[in-house]
Amino acid sequence: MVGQTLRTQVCIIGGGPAGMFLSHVLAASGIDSIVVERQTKAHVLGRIRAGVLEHGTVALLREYGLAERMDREGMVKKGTRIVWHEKDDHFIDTVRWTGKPMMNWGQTQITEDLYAARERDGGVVICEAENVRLHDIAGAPSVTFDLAPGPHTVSCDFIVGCDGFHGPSRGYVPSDLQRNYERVYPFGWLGIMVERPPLPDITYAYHPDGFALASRRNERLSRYYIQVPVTDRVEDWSDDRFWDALMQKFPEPMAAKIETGPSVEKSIAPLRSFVSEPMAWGKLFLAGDAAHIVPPTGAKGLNLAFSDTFYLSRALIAHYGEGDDHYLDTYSDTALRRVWAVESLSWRLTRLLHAFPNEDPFDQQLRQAEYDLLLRSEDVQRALAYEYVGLPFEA
Ligand code: RFL
Ligand code: PHB
Repeated sequence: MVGQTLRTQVCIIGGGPAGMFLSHVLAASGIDSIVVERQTKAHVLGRIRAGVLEHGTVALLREYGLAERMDREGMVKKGTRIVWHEKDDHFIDTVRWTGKPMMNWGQTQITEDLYAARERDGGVVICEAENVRLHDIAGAPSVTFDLAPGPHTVSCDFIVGCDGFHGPSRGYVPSDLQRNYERVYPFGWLGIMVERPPLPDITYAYHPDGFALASRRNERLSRYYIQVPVTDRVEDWSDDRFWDALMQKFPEPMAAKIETGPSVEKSIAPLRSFVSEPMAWGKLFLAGDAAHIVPPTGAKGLNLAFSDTFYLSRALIAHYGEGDDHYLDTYSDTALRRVWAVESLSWRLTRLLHAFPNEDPFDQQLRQAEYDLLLRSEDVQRALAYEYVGLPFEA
């Protein structure tokens, strides 16, 4: 294996959901890829993240034969509830306003199914690759990495960076062409998983002391989050402290229905909005968190990773199948239109539902006014449901 050189059509950096889904979809069209992942498979599959799938993401999983377990064990949902301190609830009713349901199903399970599908189909996924580097992106691209006992090279037609926010790929877009837009929030989400039945609806709670969220993975597994200062550490939060803080954010009758128990996972995620443009340069394309991050309010990050990979797989299939590069040439612009629309929704929902440390009474009045209008106006309700269920893919 020392000094081994491999050849493929598309070298995908990062074996998260974006990279694995792209590899799976390309294989279905006879396009060869190699996935290069820094972590062990067990590490990748041990991450607990997203849980809410847009209608379009569910359709993609079904179309590519990845939905059997989701359709058996996932929970179809008609929308998401908002509860608000001393105000009425609102249900973002995606079925009523758009005719489309959403799905509660974990990113962890999707990624497990993707690894199983690539193994079954003989896909090449190289884990524990260290020191991944990209070369000659404008000419004859290749990727090098270290994997015991020596260095490896993958030569390819295209490189796709699906290596998440901290991965190296984005750094290869020339800095004079790259524009980064960022907003960092002064709080994070402390999340726990608990083996107890969930509340009937996914529920966002606004309270002047902060945001909380009740979600779920299946009939027996619940996921809860609370807003915490970005400086807090997991060790600061015993289970008892977490439950006390959570309960205080929900109206009493709802809090009484939350079944508490020992956490089986507990972690803090910082909140960030980030977009890097362009999403393509030379033979390098970026997809998913490698190019953009949304705060989790709205549950859009994984769904954006899927829409990027849909646009990019369509482009690569047209390139190899018909010699047509129209979609490759327009990938960055097409993907970014959807990314910015979703950044906007995620930012608006984050602003609406969180308590910001430095806000003044004017900010608070604006927030109340925005929520009051949502309660009163069916037009506003329909607009929110349209964005929340997932924007349609462009032709
Ligand atoms: P990932 O999942 O970060 O995968 C990137 C992969 O690249 C690998 N990598 C490298 N590989 C090779 N060489 C290197 N040098 C590398 N550096 C990194 C990493 O090991 C990893 O395996 O990115 P991807 O595939 O773009 O997927 C994006 C999603 O993971 C992310 O957007 C979502 O999890 C965001 N998110 C949610 N999205 C939703 O759509 N719905 C939700 O309900 C939702 N909830 C969430 C979330 C994210 C959260 N956190 C923890 C940030 C809830 C939370 C709490
Ligand atoms: C989750 O179930 O993990 C979840 C649900 C809704 C969000 C974010 C995360 O907005």
